[in-house]
Amino acid sequence: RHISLIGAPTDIGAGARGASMGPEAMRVANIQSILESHGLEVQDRGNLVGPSNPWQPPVDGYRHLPEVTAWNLAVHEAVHAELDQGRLPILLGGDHCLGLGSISAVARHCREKGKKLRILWLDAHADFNTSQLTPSGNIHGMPVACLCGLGPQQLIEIGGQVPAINPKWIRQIGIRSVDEGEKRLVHEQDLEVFDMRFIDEMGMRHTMELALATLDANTHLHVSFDVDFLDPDIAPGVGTTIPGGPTYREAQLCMEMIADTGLLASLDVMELNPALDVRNKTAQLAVDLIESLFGKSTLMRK
Ligand code: DIR
Ligand code: MN
Ligand code: MN
Ligand code: MN
Repeated sequence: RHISLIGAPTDIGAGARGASMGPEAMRVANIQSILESHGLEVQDRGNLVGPSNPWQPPVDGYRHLPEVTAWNLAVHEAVHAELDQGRLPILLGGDHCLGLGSISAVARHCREKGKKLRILWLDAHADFNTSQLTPSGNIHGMPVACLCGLGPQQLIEIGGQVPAINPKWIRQIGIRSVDEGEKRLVHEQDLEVFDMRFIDEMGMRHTMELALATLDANTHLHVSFDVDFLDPDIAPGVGTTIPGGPTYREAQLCMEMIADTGLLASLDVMELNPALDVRNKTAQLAVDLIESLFGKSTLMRK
């Protein structure tokens, strides 16, 4: 596959400053040369540009809605352009509000090409808040709801069709923090959530078998990887750490099983916050996991 790295250096939707440094931290962790060492062709498209972070309180339940919109429009166009050229975009975040721009582009591409879309949302959080439900106003807690058509007009219409996706196309994995009102909405919309209790009881292997069931050769598989999915003991460099996440081995198995499908066609790596990291170790871990996602394995594959 031909891969394009797209940097989106902003923390516009987050509750802590610093995810704006995420793209550079992943470059410092050698994301490009490590992917190239696996025989992949990788182009770094550099960073998108957008408004700076004014760090204002919420207005009508949203923090920085105009700026979040501008960034998502830029991400949408950049991701769609790479897909149009037959390339595999890796969005280097940036906070997770940008999952909206990325996945709306993927959904548009799938409509144009007649492909089925499956989204794996790896996260400690469901990111299914609305302006009514949000405890923070931070739009990084809302992208999944926006993709499903629940959100402000200017965000939900970014993909050119509302809703951009059907909630049935999503599988959420690693979830362990859902706000009170958000829980009700997750239940109402019948999101398929493999929460940490499920992973504890069933194991990562069975969880991934279920999350990856019913894929076929015509499926576009998108992974939206919020780095706070990982246990904070191994991944401290994120804005909203939640204890009790997947271990190093569980996360590796998750990535390896995705790689084995051979269907990965786009990726977001979001919420990495170098301001909170320890000697770039979370960036290095993210790159290590991305290697597995692109097929690194200990032994020759049979
Ligand atoms: C919380 C935190 N659910 C909120 N969300 C996220 O503010 O909506 N943290 N996504 O990473
Ligand atoms: Mn197109
Ligand atoms: Mn998230
Ligand atoms: Mn999260």
